Amino acid sequence: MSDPTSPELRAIKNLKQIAREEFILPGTAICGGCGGLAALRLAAKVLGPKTVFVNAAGCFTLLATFPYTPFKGSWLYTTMASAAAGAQGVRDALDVLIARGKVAAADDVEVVVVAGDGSTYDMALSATSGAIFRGLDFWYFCYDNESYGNTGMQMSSATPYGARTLTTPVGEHARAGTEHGKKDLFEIWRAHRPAYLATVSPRFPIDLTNKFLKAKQLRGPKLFIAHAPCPTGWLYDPELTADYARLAVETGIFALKEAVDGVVTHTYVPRRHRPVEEYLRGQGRYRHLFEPVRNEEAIHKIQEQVDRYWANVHETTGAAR
Ligand SMILES: Cc1ncc(C[n+]2csc(CCOP(=O)(O)OP(=O)(O)O)c2C)c(N)n1
Ligand code: SF4
Ligand SMILES: [Mg+2]
Repeated sequence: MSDPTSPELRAIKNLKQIAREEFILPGTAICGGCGGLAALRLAAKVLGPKTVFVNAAGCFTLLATFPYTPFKGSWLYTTMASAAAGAQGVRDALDVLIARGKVAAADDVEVVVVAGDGSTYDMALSATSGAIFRGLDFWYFCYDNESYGNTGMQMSSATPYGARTLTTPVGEHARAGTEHGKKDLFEIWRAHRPAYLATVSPRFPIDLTNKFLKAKQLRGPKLFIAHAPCPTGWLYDPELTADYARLAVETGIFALKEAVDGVVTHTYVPRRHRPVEEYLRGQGRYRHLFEPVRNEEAIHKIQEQVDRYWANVHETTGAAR
């Protein structure tokens, strides 16, 4: 936990206040236009160099392949289900070394899980639940590209209704592709009452930075779900990542919010949401909803879900429209 009175932890108001120094350097094996990496890069600017990233197998494992690493901090690789348990081990070891005087308290590091949605929403849910329950002082950064990306885009429980994946192809009996709805991880995590919980988007860097700055003042589990547009898996031109990241928020599909001690605040509420179609259209994973014939029912269902979510937000919080 950093000193909350430090001026470095004050909320920022403009892009120029974001640190210029990079803590994840370029030149990795990650795809160009990776939205998850853009979000992690911004997060690392707040976390700084004193970090140990604990990574569950996934796309981002390719960031640090021995003997190369783009991180100024350290890196530990774990199995998909055990990153939070790995984080517990690292945190405990640091605490013991500090207590024995073998590591100076000033040299303590932030322990940061970096994991994809397949790991986070599915395989590692149990280990993470345990770590949050124990009040582990750690960060969790889930880059949500809504599929098991590294192995060829299989459906995860973060895959949204209507998206086509390798394991949910479009067929006579599944005209929408994925027929399941996305699991509400935010609410699952919120029920654990972590110190801090937020959603972030790489296209909203001030919002993202301020959330990490706020979390840095707190001890305990600090959990983030990053919207991670994925050109390779969502089938769009890599130069459009920022556009899809913005559209996800402007259509209301991806809500920017935080929860402190369980109390939810929406940190950005567009005055008027754009139709979901603007986000869906153009992504190859949704092409079947528009071609060769328009699947009105599926598009309507997606719009309805988003409308219902925001109607509930306005009803319960009185948030301005
Ligand atoms: C228990 C287990 N099953 C399967 C795999 C193979 N595997 C490696 S990466 C990966 C995809 C992980 O998906 P996600 O967590 O969403 O991260 P992404 O690849 O999308 O970045 C899979 C299935 C594995 N490493 N461990
Ligand atoms: S497949 Fe998607 S999430 Fe994975 S590195 Fe490429 S763009 Fe990023
Ligand atoms: Mg994934």
